[in-house]
Amino acid sequence: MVVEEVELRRVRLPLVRPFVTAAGASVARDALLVRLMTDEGEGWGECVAMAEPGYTSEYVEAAQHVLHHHLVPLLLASRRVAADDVARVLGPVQGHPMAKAALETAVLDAELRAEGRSLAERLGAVRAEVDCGVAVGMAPSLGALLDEVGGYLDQGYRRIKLKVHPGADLDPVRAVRERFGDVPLQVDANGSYRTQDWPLLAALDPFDLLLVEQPLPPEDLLGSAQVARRIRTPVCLDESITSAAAAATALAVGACSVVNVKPGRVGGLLEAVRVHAVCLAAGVPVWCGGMLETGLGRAANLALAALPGFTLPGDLSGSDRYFSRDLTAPFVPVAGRLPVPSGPGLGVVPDPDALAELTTSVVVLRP
Ligand code: OSB
Ligand code: MG
Repeated sequence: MVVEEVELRRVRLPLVRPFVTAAGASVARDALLVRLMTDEGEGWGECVAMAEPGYTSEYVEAAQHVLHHHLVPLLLASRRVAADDVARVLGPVQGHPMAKAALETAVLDAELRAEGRSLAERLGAVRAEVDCGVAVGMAPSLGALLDEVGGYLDQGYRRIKLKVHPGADLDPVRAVRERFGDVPLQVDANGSYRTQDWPLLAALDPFDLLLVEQPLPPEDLLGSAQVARRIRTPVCLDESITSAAAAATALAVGACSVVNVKPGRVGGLLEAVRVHAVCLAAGVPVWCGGMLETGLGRAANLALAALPGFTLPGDLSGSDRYFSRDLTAPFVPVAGRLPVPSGPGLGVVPDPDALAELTTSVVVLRP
């Protein structure tokens, strides 16, 4: 198809409660949307970069800049483009996987909508609905944490994830276990431990966690392997897994036994499918991570999470866990599951009234 116009649109969605991690607190989702107009129709993608460079080095202002001045010009210069070509066309730009992923998603959406085919089918989905997990930010007190977790369990969420860091780990895990028994529970450290901190993680062994996510900094695969050998809880990697090649390396050195897959972190949905393939071949379970996406990004994540190797519940929650008003029709879990969108492309579009209300800026680029 021929890309005729690219719109970069910023939207700001207040969060229903602040999302607090070791890297900082978010009170709103400042998201960047990509809308393509092509000779065969439109396509949408969401860039999942956060406002601050606290998760990885990407952040939304930098993503907007690299899209505007580097990535979109490469795409527009290529004239005819298919989704399978986007990663190669954008190859001259190093890094910026979240910005690249948004552009590839928009091309995929446009292409699939023109074909009348769903993203789930294109990626190889084998399920029509997926289990919902929920990621709980750090709370101001243990009481507040237990109230929040209890609310999610009442709503039917099938797995709880707690954010932890050194010194704020054992107490919240023990409190949740004592109050709620053997609910499926895991923790995410966002790289806040060091190899020598392994006894703090070993102290969580008695609590039968499903996994500990990204205990060490992203580049420390050998440290992660050492920790994995010393603790009983399975180690899962998030920030470290930047590509299918990185996943293969992490598995080869024993750095993890579970993998979190996020399309934005690996440069797009098509690379995410290749990460899934590496893990499936190695018998390593994967699950779909989240980046507090709007309904657009959530639709793409649901399609991915329907692939066969996604055997653990993802950070895929209902719209109301994040926003009082989503950009798309709200995603509403039923009995702790969300349906995989089955319409053409992403299967959802932003609601024009929500866009009008939530947009903070628009830039339109043409060849
Ligand atoms: O580390 O998984 C993470 C949100 C933003 C950035 C990084 C992470 C997260 C989450 C939230 O944990 C998951 C969600 O979208 O519900
Ligand atoms: Mg994580």
